[in-house]
Amino acid sequence: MTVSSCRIFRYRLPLVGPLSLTGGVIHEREGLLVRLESDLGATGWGDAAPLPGFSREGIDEAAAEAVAWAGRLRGARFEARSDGSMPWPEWESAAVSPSVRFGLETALSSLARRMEDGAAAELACFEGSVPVNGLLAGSREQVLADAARLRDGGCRAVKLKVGSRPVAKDVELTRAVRDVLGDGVSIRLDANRSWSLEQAVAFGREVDGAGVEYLEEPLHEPARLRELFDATGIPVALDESLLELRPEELEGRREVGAVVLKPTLLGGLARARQWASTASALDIRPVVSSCFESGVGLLALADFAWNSTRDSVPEGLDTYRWLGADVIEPRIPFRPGAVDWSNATARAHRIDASRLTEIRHD
Ligand code: OSB
Ligand code: MG
Repeated sequence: MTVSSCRIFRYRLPLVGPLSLTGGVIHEREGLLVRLESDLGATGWGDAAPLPGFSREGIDEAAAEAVAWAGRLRGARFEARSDGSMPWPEWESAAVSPSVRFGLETALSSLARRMEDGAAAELACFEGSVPVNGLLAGSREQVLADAARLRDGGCRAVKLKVGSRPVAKDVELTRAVRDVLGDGVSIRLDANRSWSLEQAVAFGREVDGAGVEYLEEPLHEPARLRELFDATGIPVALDESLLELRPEELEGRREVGAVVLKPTLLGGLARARQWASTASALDIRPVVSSCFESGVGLLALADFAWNSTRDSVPEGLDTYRWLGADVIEPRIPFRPGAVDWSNATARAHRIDASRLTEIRHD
């Protein structure tokens, strides 16, 4: 095929409320959509959305990079591959920002899908139900009310944000969440590196019995994670740390129970796939996680998760609930604890052009 067109659009979506992240508070989500079209008339969409405070690249740099790659892609002849890879050696080694790599790879992978099945809807991807860990954040009342709602909706796992209250309060809240959920739902905790080893050990010992699946990035000194595991027996999950490691370095890390894979930050599908396969071979659970991407990115992540683990692992995709509007109209059906998708569903959805502003190239 020949790539007959590659267009880059900017989107700006309201959030349901101010979102407090490590890097500050954001009120809306900005990102880029990549639209590829082949000479045979198939289209593919991708999402490049650097997250302020987490991504090194800002939206303007990402836009400039995406526009430059779009120029190289236009008129290129190659077979679109469903893993999103490009047959160019320079692509693999190029200094492409992580979010832009994710956006271009997901656009190519979605184009490949539509080339394989000419009748497929524009947003066709996996067929199935991807379990999602419900995110619990905010005040105690908010957390407990959400926990009850997620339990009633059939959610299999929740992820509670800890580390912003005194340790004793986090212990009490974790226990209260367990009481609300009952025994059938697993609890994951994410402290975003806010504890000292002493605080984390105290937390781990006191929370004993609440059945914590893992503690994600508990320590501001990640080199001490093994000591924490030895003292508490609670496995840790790596998220921020992955940006400082290579997949092979997971070997021998018996304290690590899970890796939280954010392709927008890790640099796309191929790299996330390497992490997932290395982790699985070492009996470490890969959990696919989103960064408040638009529905286009979210679907690509759910598709990636579905192809990696089917429905065996609840994935970290609940950030979609924070978007007050989407580029996909109507929005992706998101029930507590799962996202369901099929080709039949896909046909009812489309990209809402009124949400997009095209970035013109010369
Ligand atoms: O700390 O894991 C985080 C989203 C954006 C930036 C950082 C984080 C997150 C999430 C995603 O928590 C949701 C999840 O992993 O369940
Ligand atoms: Mg995290």
